[in-house]
Amino acid sequence: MTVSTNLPSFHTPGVEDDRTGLGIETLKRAFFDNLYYVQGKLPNRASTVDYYMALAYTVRDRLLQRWLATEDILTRPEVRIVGYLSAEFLMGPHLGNNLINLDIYAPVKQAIEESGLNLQELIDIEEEPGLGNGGLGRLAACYLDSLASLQIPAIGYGIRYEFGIFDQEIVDGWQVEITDKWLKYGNPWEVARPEEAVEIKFGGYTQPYTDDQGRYRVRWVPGSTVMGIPYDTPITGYNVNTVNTLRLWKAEAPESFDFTAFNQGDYWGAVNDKVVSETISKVLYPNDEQIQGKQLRLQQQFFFVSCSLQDVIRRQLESGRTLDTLHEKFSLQMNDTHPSVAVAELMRLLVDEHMLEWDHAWDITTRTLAYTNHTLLPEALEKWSVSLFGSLLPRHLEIIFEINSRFLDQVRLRYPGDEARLGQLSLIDEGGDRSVRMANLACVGSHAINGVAALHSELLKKTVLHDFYELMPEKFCNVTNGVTPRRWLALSNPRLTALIDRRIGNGWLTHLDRLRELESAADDAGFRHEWRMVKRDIKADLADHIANRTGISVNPDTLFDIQVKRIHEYKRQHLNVLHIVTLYHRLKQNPNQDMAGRTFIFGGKAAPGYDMAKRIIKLITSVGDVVNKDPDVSDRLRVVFLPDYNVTFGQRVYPAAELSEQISLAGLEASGTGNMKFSMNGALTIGTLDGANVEIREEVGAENFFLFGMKTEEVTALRSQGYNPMSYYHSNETLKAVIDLIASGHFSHGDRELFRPLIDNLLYHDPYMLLADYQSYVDCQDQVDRAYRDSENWVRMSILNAARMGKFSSDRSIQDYAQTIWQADAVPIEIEA
Ligand code: Z2T
Repeated sequence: MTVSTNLPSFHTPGVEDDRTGLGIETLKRAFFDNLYYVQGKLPNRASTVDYYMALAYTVRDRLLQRWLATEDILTRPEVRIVGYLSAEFLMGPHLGNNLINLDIYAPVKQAIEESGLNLQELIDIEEEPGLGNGGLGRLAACYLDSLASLQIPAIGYGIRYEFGIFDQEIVDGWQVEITDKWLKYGNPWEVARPEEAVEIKFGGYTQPYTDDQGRYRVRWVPGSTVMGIPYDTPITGYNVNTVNTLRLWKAEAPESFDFTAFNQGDYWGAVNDKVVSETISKVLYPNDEQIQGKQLRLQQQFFFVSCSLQDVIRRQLESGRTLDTLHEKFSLQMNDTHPSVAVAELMRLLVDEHMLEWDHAWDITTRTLAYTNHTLLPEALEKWSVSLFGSLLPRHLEIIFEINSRFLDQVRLRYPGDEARLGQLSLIDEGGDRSVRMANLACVGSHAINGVAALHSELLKKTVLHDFYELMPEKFCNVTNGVTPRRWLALSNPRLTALIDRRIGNGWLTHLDRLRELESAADDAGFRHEWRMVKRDIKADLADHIANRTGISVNPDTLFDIQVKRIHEYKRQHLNVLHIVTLYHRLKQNPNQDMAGRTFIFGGKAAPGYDMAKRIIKLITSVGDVVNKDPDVSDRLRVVFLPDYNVTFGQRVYPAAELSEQISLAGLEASGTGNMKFSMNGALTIGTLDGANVEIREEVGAENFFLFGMKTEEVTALRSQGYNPMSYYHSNETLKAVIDLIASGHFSHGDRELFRPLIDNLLYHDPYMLLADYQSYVDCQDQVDRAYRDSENWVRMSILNAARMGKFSSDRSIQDYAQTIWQADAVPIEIEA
């Protein structure tokens, strides 16, 4: 479908204009114009932030025409729109990415440099919008990039948290959390649209009534309301006219909030109401995969879902359609269960507010919604106590009970007398304090349910969603995650990008499969040399950065072995530490040990209430303190914990990596996406057969992947036969020595208590089976060491890894979603020259 826009001609200036032109002189004039008229500064008083802002506005001006043209086509009744509902969008900085996607990096660089400034410095100063925890939020961001690049009309719907994920500082080796004030200097990329604000209700009670046709109906009398104000951010596609929208909602008090209170003189009460309303979008919950069941979190979820669904319904009606065909114009994807109250809210809007019949509304709801599951961890499966749910959303609780009773009637027909199955499938967990099971609600209310990697999707069907799979197998599918090569290669690794371009042209950036053309280059000694030099330069840059940030000096000629991701026991950063201590122990025993020098780099945040994760950080920094200072080993071993791992730092670290640590216990990492970013940049992976590692290994070839550890079936078997970590400790001399060394206080100034919780947990419980995988991991690391010392072959494998990563472009993932779940097409947007 091609839609040409017919905006009035004054919107499409034909001559080179200061708001659109790309000539160097025009860019310079526009830049200083924005500095003067938007920032209110002359160059002699302007700060770097002022220059950044002026440049951001200069770039934004250049995408506005395409943005408005894209928004315009959304109103056409025949254009299908994907809505991506997500509590998190971990966008990362916009400026550099927009320069790449708009293909204006070179002229802007020239204009900025001719103005006596440094473009990289301006790009680096952008405060990143950290509105997400980790993989799930970053995936949403990569998907927005690919949706726009594939010219699929789409809207990302989420929350405009005033404070995103906390900034992490390391003090005395421990994590300290600092508030993320990302809006401090203002946000040049967002546009508030208060005229499209919506009202959101909470609490109160419900009231049955009979309508004028004598039908039974229910009205919800809320206890309070808040306003949702949309803030829009343009999402540029790469080299296309499509500029989609990320619409984030901010909570505010209703406009009339203080009217009567002022008259009655309750000034403080009125202002307090305002404060309470705005709390809803105040802060992102910093837990990645464990739920807390806090009321404010449910308020946040309902808030953004209701705002977004009302927005969708308004767009449907304004396009001239009726609600009967909502599912023909919109496909709404729920990013995990965080937005799953959408099932009940869409029913309420259709039945209570727009007066549709239940069955009709149910048909529309299930055809519109789809659900992506991102984890098998039981502690991450959302449940809300029925009493909390009912007090906050009384009407939704009734609707959920109604959905459940109709659903269970069907289940009874299918499995007469199977009470156990009924109990498993029910939307309500009747055990103890009754609760609403959000994954069950999402499954029943969606037409498609997908996992995020082949293995994960299979395990979903076998374990947590087994009963749903037996009941409705046709809903289940897999969409393996992907990442955008624009941010994770072109933007973050310009040197490797240039090298690849010289060899195979630049078509790979939109057709990542074409990287395969690099395979032959792996056998070209000249190309290998260039590849190695690029890597070496980037490692030297990272070494400088590490020295500046931590004071630790690292040698760029050692193997850069990197694990960056949220800190979680299932991800097993402490297994990596056991390996480091093993090497340390070996070198102390035999200082002449032959081994390649290694630099171990860690980064990642721990959920503030997750004691074990915080102690793992302390363990890493403590081992580092001892190892880095010990002259016996420090020429060959360095351990660095880089504080405040985020998107910005990810962009520095993936290009410099040689070994990517993907060492979760098999069956627990749903997909992983960092694994893809590393490999794309030429790192080799040491990993278990978990998540997308399985598919990465398939693509790059077993001979180019360092595999270790138990397979999922072995994990299950060991667990059911009764896992005893202590037996590994007693039967493996080195393992015992390593654990004893940590327990002895060697890395904690003699303090034997500091790491006791970690050690005791490993010896007596070890839920993530580090001890069972230990020997296999160490053996595999020894293989890595030998492979690295055959440096020509290592570079060969590195090139092959990058060359075979085509599958893991988020463009492929989005094409899969578009074909199998959304039935969404590209809509190229024509703009008059
Ligand atoms: C998250 O980042 C992930 C799963 C979650 O389950 C929550 C969060 Cl915040 C509720 C991650 C998975 O751990 C990771 O394996 C996966 O690659 C990523 O989501 C994107 O699918």
